[in-house]
Amino acid sequence: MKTVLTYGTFDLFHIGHLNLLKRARELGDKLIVAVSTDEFNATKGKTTLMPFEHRVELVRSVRFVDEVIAESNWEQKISDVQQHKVDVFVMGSDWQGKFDFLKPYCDVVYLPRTDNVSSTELKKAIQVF
Ligand code: C2G
Repeated sequence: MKTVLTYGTFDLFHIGHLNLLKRARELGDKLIVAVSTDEFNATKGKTTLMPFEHRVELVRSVRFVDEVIAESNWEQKISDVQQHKVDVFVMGSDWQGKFDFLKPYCDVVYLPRTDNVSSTELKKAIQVF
C-alpha cells in the first residue's frame, strides 16, 4: 500500500485542484488530503468564500480521494507523514522546494500547476457578475 499525502485550501474547488488530486492519486494506492481550516487560513491572512466544512465535503466527494484530514498549522506535516505512514508527499509546483524538509521522511513530488485557473482568478471573475 503506497500512501500519498497533499495539502491545500481548495476554495472554489476547480479543475486545477482536481488535476492535482488526480495526478497525486496516480502516484500511489491511497490519497490523503489535508484541507486547511478557516482558523489556519486566518493566520495566513487568507479568507475563503467557502467554509472549511464545505471545502472538506467537496474534496471528500472526489472519487479518488480516500481520506480527508484537517490542516490547522504549518508544523503538522512531519507528524502527519509519520502518523499516516505516508510514502509520497505531493504539492503543486508553486510550492517547489518549500517542503524539501520532508525528504528524510518520504518522497517529495512537486507537480506542474494547471494553467489559467486559480481560486483568486475565479473570485475576481465572480465579482464582475
Ligand atoms: N493547484 C494546481 N493548479 C492550479 C491551482 C492549484 O495544481 N491552477 C494546486 C496547488 O499547487 C496545490 C493544490 O492545488 O498543490 C491546492 O491549491 P490551493 O488550494 O491554492 O492550496 P494552497 O492555498 O497553496 O495551500 O500547507 C500547504 C497549503 O495548505 C497549500
